[in-house]
Amino acid sequence: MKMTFRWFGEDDPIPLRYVRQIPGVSGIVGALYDVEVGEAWPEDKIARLKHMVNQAGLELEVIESVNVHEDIKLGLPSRDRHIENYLTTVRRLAAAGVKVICYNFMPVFDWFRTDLARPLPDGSNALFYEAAIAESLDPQTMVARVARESQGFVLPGWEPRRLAGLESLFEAYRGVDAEKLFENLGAFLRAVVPVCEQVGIRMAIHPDDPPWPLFGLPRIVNGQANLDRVLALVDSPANGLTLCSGSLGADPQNDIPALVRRYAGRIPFAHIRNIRRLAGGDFSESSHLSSDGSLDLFEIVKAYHDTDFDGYVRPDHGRMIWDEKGRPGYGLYDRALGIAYLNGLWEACEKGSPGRKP
Ligand code: DNO
Repeated sequence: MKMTFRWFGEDDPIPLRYVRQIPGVSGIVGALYDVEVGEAWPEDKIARLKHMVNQAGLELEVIESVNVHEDIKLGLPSRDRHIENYLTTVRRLAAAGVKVICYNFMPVFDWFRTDLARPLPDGSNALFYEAAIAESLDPQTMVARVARESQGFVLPGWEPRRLAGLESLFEAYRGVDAEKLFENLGAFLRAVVPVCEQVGIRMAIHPDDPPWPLFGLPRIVNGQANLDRVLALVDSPANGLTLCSGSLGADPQNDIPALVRRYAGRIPFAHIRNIRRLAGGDFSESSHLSSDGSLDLFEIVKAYHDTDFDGYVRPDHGRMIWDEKGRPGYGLYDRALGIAYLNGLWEACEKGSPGRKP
């Protein structure tokens, strides 16, 4: 298991030297945030990011995300140009030593919450999903609400550029149902995975978060049946999963340790966090600790350990604690606590199964 930490580049208030001081962290999960979705990532920008990360004594082997242009998800004729650009990015990232590319195939929106700073009983705050709000607000109002609560930070997946032209995007998705989306994902993977195989990159699709349809838009990466289908689209280790416990775990049908075991060998990247499921489909993010949420983090980590997981892992969203001001979900303190906890669980697994590992 290689422990990593998501970092948002130079405008991240968390300096890389702080990240370096979190026990056990060997690498950064990074991205270029100033390249238009669908364009090829320039070599000099990749090199600059890598240099910065390496100078801090950290590795840059995981990218989250190289986003997929909507034309590819929609299956428009213009997708070919964007796929070509994606392949150029893949090759350039491989040349820079990147091993895993995380991406998602969610129409229009990426992850989605109704509150970015819902107070918790202990005085901290966390991201929160309230079904009644999600079902009653229109997308435009939701976008404004998220922007208002984002503390001035651009949130991954909520970049203003991405959300420009929301109405026409919704219009474009009218004829696209889950089947069509699968078809379009298949076409994308059939073009990208062979190149990844050649250059030593593993693609890792992120599940839909939350794992159910929103605003009438289809979602297809949300549970065992569909994950099986996604992996079968191209049956190669280079077509893998970012197994995000918090995203999939919002649906009580998803047994995360069982999924970890089922997809062993196809999970190059693990996002490990907890959530607390509430009545009526609501959920709150929580600390990583098992007893703070609905997921059993020990069982999840044990499933990775039992299946000889040797991929990358990162803690996921943290709460905002100790008066930290930062990008919602992506502060330093609670994610660092999450890492310390995951390290402890992993060590307990190592030492609790004598003879398994040298
Ligand atoms: C949210 C993240 C997602 C994730 C993308 C991957 O905090 O988990 O934005 O990075 O869905 O492409």
